[in-house]
Amino acid sequence: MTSLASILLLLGLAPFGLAQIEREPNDRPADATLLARTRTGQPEFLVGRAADGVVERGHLDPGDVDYYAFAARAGDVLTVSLFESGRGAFADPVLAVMGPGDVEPVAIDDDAGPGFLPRLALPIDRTGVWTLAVTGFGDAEFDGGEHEERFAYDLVVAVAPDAVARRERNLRGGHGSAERAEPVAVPPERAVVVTGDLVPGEVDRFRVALSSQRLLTASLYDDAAGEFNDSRLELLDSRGRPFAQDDDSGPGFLSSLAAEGGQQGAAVVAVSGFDPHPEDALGHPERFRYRLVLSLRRK
Ligand SMILES: [Ca+2]
Ligand SMILES: [Ca+2]
Ligand SMILES: [Ca+2]
Ligand SMILES: [Ca+2]
Repeated sequence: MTSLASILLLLGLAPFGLAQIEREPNDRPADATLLARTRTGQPEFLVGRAADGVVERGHLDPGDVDYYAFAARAGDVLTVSLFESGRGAFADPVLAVMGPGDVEPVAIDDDAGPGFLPRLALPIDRTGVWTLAVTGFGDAEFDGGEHEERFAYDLVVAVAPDAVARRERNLRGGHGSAERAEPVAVPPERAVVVTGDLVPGEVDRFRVALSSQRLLTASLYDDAAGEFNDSRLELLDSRGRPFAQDDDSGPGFLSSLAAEGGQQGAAVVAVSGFDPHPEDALGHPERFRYRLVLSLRRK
């Protein structure tokens, strides 16, 4: 084992590059799969120096519910994005979040993301062990019930302080230029959070290492928790050619997407706003602070 791997194990995370996979049985909060663990097997904090969260791979079967646990500090912000990693397009999961000691969820989401997929962002108001549940539509009790859903998913869970360490630096003169994009290191099987301020006409660009063997997800949240800001997300290859884009996957008019890399080894994630009058050359009118959650995993 490399020294880096041992340090990561001490931090309670599997070494970078090792897939994080749910452990059944996890159908009760007491049996939750730990997203990060201490050396003694207790739930650990997700926030680390190199990453703010994980990509956990899970599988839902009819009647199955999956619980996950992690530690979080009051004042942090939790974001959870669920992506369907198979080929079916109509999977309908539901997500719930329970605070330390809670019996009832403090937040539930069904369809805020793309299609019928859930998305949520939540301020952490108590330090302790938090729990997530992933179940199928129709299981109102979060005990599996009789839902009929069957699909593989990627659960992207990130916890980052209100003032995130990684902020965009408003690089000037970057319009249309992939070289001016701000580099963001996303370790494999991990998620990182970047915050930025979008102002009218602006495009913020971030460069991420992305090979054809990797799957990138990008989920944009509004840091003021408003849902009426209207973002756009675009992925460009290293020659500046767009290969994926999203406008309103949600929540609200916010954006998210998942895409595989190509042969060029890098992708640029461009954050901008919806432009209702493209003919006036003024650019988009959006002005808000966003939280961009980027994750990478092996295919
Ligand atoms: Ca499962
Ligand atoms: Ca389960
Ligand atoms: Ca749903
Ligand atoms: Ca939009």
